[in-house]
Amino acid sequence: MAAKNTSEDVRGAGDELHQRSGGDSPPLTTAHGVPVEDDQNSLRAGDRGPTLLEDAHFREKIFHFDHERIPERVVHARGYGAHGVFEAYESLADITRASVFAQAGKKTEVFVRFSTVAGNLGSFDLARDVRGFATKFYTDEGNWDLVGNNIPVFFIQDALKFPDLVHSVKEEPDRGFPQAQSAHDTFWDFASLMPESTHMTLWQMSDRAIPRSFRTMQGFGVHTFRFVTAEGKSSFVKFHWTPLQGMQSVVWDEAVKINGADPDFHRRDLYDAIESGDFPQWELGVQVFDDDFADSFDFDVLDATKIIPEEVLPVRPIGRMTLDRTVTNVFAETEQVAFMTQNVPPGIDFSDDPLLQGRNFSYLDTQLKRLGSTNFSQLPVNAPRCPVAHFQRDGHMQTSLQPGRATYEPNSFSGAERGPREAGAEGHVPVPERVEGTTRRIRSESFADHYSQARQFWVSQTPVEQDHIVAAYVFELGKCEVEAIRSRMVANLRNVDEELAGRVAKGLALDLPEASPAAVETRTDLDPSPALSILANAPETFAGRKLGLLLGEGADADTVAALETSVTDAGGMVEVIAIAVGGTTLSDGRRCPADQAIAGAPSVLYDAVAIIAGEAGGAALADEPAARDFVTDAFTHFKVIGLGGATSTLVAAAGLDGKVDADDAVLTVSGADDAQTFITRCAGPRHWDRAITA
Ligand code: HDD
Repeated sequence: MAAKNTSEDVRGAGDELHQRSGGDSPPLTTAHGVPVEDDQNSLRAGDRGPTLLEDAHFREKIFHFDHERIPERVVHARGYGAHGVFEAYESLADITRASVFAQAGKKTEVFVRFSTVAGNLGSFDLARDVRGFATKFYTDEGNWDLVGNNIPVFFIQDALKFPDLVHSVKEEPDRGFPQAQSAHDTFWDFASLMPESTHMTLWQMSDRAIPRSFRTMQGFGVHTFRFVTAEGKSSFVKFHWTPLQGMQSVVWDEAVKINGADPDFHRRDLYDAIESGDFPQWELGVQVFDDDFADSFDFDVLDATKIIPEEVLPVRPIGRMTLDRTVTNVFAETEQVAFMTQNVPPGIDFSDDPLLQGRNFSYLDTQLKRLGSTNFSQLPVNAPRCPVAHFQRDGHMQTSLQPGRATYEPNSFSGAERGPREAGAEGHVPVPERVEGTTRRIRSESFADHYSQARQFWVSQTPVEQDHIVAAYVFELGKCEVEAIRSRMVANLRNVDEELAGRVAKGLALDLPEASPAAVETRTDLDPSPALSILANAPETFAGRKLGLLLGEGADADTVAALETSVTDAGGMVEVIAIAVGGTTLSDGRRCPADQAIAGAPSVLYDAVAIIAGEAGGAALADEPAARDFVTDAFTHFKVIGLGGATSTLVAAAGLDGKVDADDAVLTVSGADDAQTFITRCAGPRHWDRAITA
């Protein structure tokens, strides 16, 4: 008799998950809705005979699977998205007619996708890289896509150079590596030959490029845009997103280790925060200015390699965005979302920034390439939430039942036969601009100063941040095999700051090269901009942060409970770690389950750590290499550490004997008062003054 694999065979006995999944679930069907009899065995002639062509279910299932993948984004391939809402603080009718800012309290649905730039879809989250920060506002006058980054300047001034930039940073084509990294010859070859990139590389080598979380990074529209009123009066505008969680980054050694321990660190973090109800928020701010300001400002406002310092032109907060819903399906939403800089509603317009102009041309092509149909705007994540009516018809995957008899305009039909009414002044009116000039391939002289703002960024950093920038240049250039490339980059850095160039050269053991010729002499009279430092603006809060609580057998139950309460009261999260994921027994005999086993939970995954153990538990932790690394890494990464109970054996085994006693950020935690003091200290900065010796 023919044997048949049944669903019961596959599930096995006692599989609760599967037993639960029956009940109300709909029947399994084909894509065309026909109920399926058997999803374990294909249709064959005889017990051991060939599979039959008439097995339509098999054919459809394999056909669909074979076509599951679409081309990944050529840049920003790896991203993570979420839904939310934007709420305006006040009416901006005096500067823009954009409906999203029409009145105080006005709410607009948004979708945000954060991303890294260089890595492929399956790369890791903590690459040293720029982060994309793209927001789709579903306004009631059409979608507005603010497709920005977490860094307010860009590598190049002219969109013509974008393919070169991207080719240089992507994996090298003759070997297919390195992935998701700028630390290789071709990137630095390009950057060093393009002095206009220098300012951006300062930001990229800073801690901005290794954020702790998507939730703790700023966002910028980068370009100068325009606001336009109902009367047609226009002003220039630059957009800024400020995280209400505060800014925070990790240190490089942490980033490297996080990539191994949890390549999905940033996406998991965003998912967990939203799912737990801790909704991240950003404030949208604008720098609004007129032609007079633009004419008198030190640099060209059309040059995307320049900022307008906040101290020169303050940022005005105009609304707040809250991300409060994770996606239902990552492919359908995060992968298929199509951002396009050219999507602007009435009240928002472009400037002549050549990078922006090029982007406006590029994004439509890429969506057709990726999504395969001109009707990609009908996908739920891309579809405007306002009425859509036009005479564009048909095409692949048309899902809209477009009514009407006339598919052209002008037409003289009326009512249901007519289609949309005539276009008019209610629509998006481009700012009238008088343009004249001789057609030439040229870069304006006003774009020529490539170093002054790079220097301004450098002198605006705290000494700790400057150390990180130097270390990053040394690391990245150290990965270049060609010495001439290292040398050329240091020659450029001499135009930024002699100390910076000297320290990088020293780190590379490189003879200091001559400074490269500069088109314009570097200005040293630009005041530092404190707003450019992350550390100088760090918030004093543990809200949204995570404590790694490593427990050994016999850990004091009261201290554990007090720590959990203090963290929760501060708005933070706790993850309990033990040698085994089954957990550990506390001093009161209670079994405390663990969220993580120590082997999978290094301290790099946490903002601060505490270790609590009884006598036997402390000794067992000391024997565990992962537990020793847990402590050493937390110490080396300048983190606040809490120690409770019998942890001295572990501390000694971690090589930190003698070091922790005099350390201001290693605190003894025993009981409720200590727990509170410890969490209060965790809200402060890392212990940057900690003396780390190899
Ligand atoms: Fe771009 C994607 C941001 C310059 C061409 N870009 C893309 C995304 C972000 C940015 C955040 C990902 C959107 C998403 O999550 O789907 N790009 C920027 C910023 C730039 C910039 C801030 C400079 C200020 N980009 C730029 C130029 C060009 C492009 C100069 C081409 C001329 N960008 C693209 C693209 C992408 C893209 C190839 C790839 C996938 C996509 O568009 O949807 O068209």
